[in-house]
Amino acid sequence: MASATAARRLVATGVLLCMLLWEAAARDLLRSPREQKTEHSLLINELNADNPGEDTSEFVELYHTSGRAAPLDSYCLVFYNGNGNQAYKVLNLQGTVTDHQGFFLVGSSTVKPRPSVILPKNTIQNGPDAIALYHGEGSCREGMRVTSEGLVDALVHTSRRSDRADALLSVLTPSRDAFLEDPSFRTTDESIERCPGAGSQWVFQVATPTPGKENHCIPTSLLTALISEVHAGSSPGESAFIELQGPPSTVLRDLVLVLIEGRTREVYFCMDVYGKTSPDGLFLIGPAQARTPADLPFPPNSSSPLLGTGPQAIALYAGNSSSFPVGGAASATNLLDALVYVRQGSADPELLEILTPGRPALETHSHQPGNVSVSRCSCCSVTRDSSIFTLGSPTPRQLNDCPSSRFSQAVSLCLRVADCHRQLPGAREIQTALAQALDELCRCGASVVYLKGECGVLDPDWPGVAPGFTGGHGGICC
Ligand SMILES: [Ca+2]
Ligand SMILES: [Ca+2]
Ligand SMILES: [Ca+2]
Ligand SMILES: [Ca+2]
Repeated sequence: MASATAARRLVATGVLLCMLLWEAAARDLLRSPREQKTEHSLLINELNADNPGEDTSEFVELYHTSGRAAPLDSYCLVFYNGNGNQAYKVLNLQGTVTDHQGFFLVGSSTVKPRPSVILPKNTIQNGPDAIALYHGEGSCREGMRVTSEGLVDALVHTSRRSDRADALLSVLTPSRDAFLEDPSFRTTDESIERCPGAGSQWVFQVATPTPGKENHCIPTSLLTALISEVHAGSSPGESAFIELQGPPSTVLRDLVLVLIEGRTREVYFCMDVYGKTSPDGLFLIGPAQARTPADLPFPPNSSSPLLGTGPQAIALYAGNSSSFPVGGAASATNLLDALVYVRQGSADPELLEILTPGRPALETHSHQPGNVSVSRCSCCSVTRDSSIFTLGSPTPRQLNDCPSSRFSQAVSLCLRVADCHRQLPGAREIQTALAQALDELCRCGASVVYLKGECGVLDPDWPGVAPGFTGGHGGICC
């Protein structure tokens, strides 16, 4: 039997759990600890070159993929003019360091947080132009001709679809197109943001600017709609709403929203869903008269309150409402997504098995003061799993208020299993159990979406590890 010290060392190397505090953000661009052992790089993560009116909130956001403070010695950032393909601005980053999350901002003094390098207004040209990051001993200087020597990353950008930047593209990002900072995307400002694409590819998307923060990436892989947020509107003056998420600016049709009583498994409400998602892919179903106008109002004769405090199930199906008579039983046929939540008591186990097989209901016994909703905080490969929702501020038709790794903290935990012959739990089960234990301690609405990173990876050097065990998720041995 190994000592307690050895056990601690085992888990200290293996378990990284990040307890996260609130902040509106959507995507986690940070890598898992295992990936952090691989090479890191500095990337151009976001660009806001063009602002409405005078350009007084321009910025370039760099991101170091370690997700930590990283020195930027030997890097330089070069701004190329698409007219002539020469550098109109050069910044030597020697002696600078990213923030503790890996972000580094260059931009106008009005940008928040304040950039590490301040640029006068109207510095970053709107396109067709390029921004390129170089590393090495080579000299970056104003007037230099575009080159790929020492090139680390580049972004060729335009602000009009008709703009051409062929010479910059051929040197900096061959076989790719220029990225458009589409000024019609929003009535307010927008930026070009790096987002995960298919496979290990990166893409840039136009989205709400997020200087110094994780980007608001919109999932392009989403083929149909999911449940994004549910607000029961449980106190007077609050409006109940259900927000769906689908592909951006896309027509939704042949969808049915079904509300199910959580104890009896009976359908008590259903409505057909049709309309168009916002540029962020969001779609709001709510009262006709509400502060944030609904894309689709609840039917005028719907009961009030429409949503209970639970046990309650919300399900989204492909099809139309004629298949879901009120009083009928819940089914899994054509089911796209479902959320089951309880404030008190428990949901019918058979209902859980039908709607969210193998997953628990979300406990919504909120201990946060004020107005809270239930928000999806993991998008979008996971469906029919209530544990990827958590409690947060209502954000109708806006990106959800989700835990952000910006305020994360690494926590190491020692888990010991006495019986080595038992089937070991997987990472997901460990995370679910930890989230429940944390919430019992803090009564703060902590759910599994607060826990990120690796869970339960064995240190193969630890003397207690069984021969031949090569590590993996949730592996605990004695
Ligand atoms: Ca802009
Ligand atoms: Ca500009
Ligand atoms: Ca950002
Ligand atoms: Ca929302």
